Amino acid sequence: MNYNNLILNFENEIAIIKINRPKALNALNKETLEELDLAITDLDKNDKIKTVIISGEGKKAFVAGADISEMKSMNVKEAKDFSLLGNQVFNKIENSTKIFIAAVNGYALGGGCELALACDIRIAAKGAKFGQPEINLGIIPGFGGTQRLTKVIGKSQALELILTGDNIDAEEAKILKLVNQIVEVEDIMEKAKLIAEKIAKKSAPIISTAKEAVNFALEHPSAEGSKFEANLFSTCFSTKDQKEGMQAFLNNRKADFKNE
Ligand code: CO8
Repeated sequence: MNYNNLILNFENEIAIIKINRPKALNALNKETLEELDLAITDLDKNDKIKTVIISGEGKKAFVAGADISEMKSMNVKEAKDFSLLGNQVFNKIENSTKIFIAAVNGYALGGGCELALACDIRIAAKGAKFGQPEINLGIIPGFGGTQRLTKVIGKSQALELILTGDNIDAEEAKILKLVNQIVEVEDIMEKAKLIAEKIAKKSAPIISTAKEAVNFALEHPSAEGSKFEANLFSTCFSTKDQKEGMQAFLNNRKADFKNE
């Protein structure tokens, strides 16, 4: 499949998606979101892939937001459809059985910050900037930002970013737990791949089960979460990989998971 606005590469069990509109700082227009939707749907069905890295092409931006030139003349219905499309794509990332790593190589503003937030792990380059500047355009975040940012950094920090429209640098984002790690920009893909490779060595059904269990915590009270966890935990024992993992430990060797 050829994409106009994405570059998709594969390295063993890792897929690497780069948003490829560097002249517009990788702004997300409708076509890019539709391509991302297709790519993620395909990857989700691909048994060979365990982790997906998302980054931005070029030196300056991860994604500088939704495409303002495309949004400017939208009417209310078009704006809602656009918002729903973005939410659909980002929900697919969040609910995917694959583990998504955002390699934030530069500006992650508006829809770009929201894309990073939908990923499971976020690595930032030293010079990266995060923010929800929609307020300066007379709108609010529309690709899940009001929801995910609040869950990740808490209500008052989220509201400060959303209401002031201020950008923050990678160091501040790390303090707010918006990013896991900060690395030099030239090392960001290597770092993301290291994490992706480490995860890809584990069992596919077990990593997706772990993601499902952690995601559940964000939406449900602890009592329900404990029951859900016990159910998912016990399903691990129906896999060959659980047997292999425990046998390998007892035999003092590395587990050779078959993803079954
Ligand atoms: N949309 C469209 N084009 C963009 C965007 C964008 N978000 N960001 C940058 N560009 C374009 C510029 O227009 C410029 O194009 P050209 O060269 O043709 O003039 C090119 O990229 C380079 O940008 P700059 O010259 O501005 O580069 P600077 O280094 O001076 O500045 C910034 C970089 C600070 C990142 C600046 O470009 C900027 O502020 N960009 C906009 C950031 C922003 O406001 N993002 C939020 C957008 S709104 C959003 O994401 C809402 C998501 C939910 C939508 C819900 C649907 C209804």
